[in-house]
Amino acid sequence: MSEHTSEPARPTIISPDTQRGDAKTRTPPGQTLTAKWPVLHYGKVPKVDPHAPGWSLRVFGRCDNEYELTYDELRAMPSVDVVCDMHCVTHWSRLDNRFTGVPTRAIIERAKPDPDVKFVMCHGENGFTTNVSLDQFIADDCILAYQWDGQELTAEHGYPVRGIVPRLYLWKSAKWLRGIELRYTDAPGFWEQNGYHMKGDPWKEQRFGW
Ligand SMILES: Nc1nc2c(c(=O)[nH]1)N[C@H]1C(S)=C(S)[C@@H](COP(=O)(O)O)O[C@H]1N2
Ligand SMILES: [Mo]
Repeated sequence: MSEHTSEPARPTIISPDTQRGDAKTRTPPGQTLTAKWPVLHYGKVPKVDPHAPGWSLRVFGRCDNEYELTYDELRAMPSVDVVCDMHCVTHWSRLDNRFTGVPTRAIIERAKPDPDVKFVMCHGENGFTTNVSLDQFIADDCILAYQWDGQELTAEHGYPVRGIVPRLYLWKSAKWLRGIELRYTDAPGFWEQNGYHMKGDPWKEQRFGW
């Protein structure tokens, strides 16, 4: 008997936007499909060792239970597969991606957020930030992902862990994630301060402006 038979089955969640129909119906306005997965970010790819002292994933802000996870603790949490499409504001979309990771809802609930928390700010390495409404961030298809297509994320794509917020433009999916801040009020993150939209719904083409 395989040693894997006793592992609990990992649920697969198919993002609602991925269930809209054929490739054409699933492609938001102004987007072009790509088969390759482009790499996009500001600055250099950080070299992150999640087992080095000092690395943690921190959940903090307006809540009763701020906490930090080591990488092993994160990897030990119940995980799901999410199948979703990626839409970059620079007009490429890539359909049918399978990411593996921990549901953001579980990450947020553990912090016991104040009732007035309405937004999160995701913090990446080197000061990168992006803002997402709490509702969007705890949707069923939102995860902190560490694998894509069954392989560990590469450094370029956000190793050791990144946000995946499938229903928004991909800049809302912070690579090299280090913290999630719970907030009462919205505030622009890095790209938002540089003109990108506060919400970023690709179906409404919320590319620029507030
Ligand atoms: N830490 C960090 N995360 C980031 C960015 C960044 O500059 N820094 N750029 C965003 C943008 S604009 C895009 S389109 C996606 C690209 O993800 P990919 O390189 O895996 O395709 O990452 C997002 N996450
Ligand atoms: Mo982007």
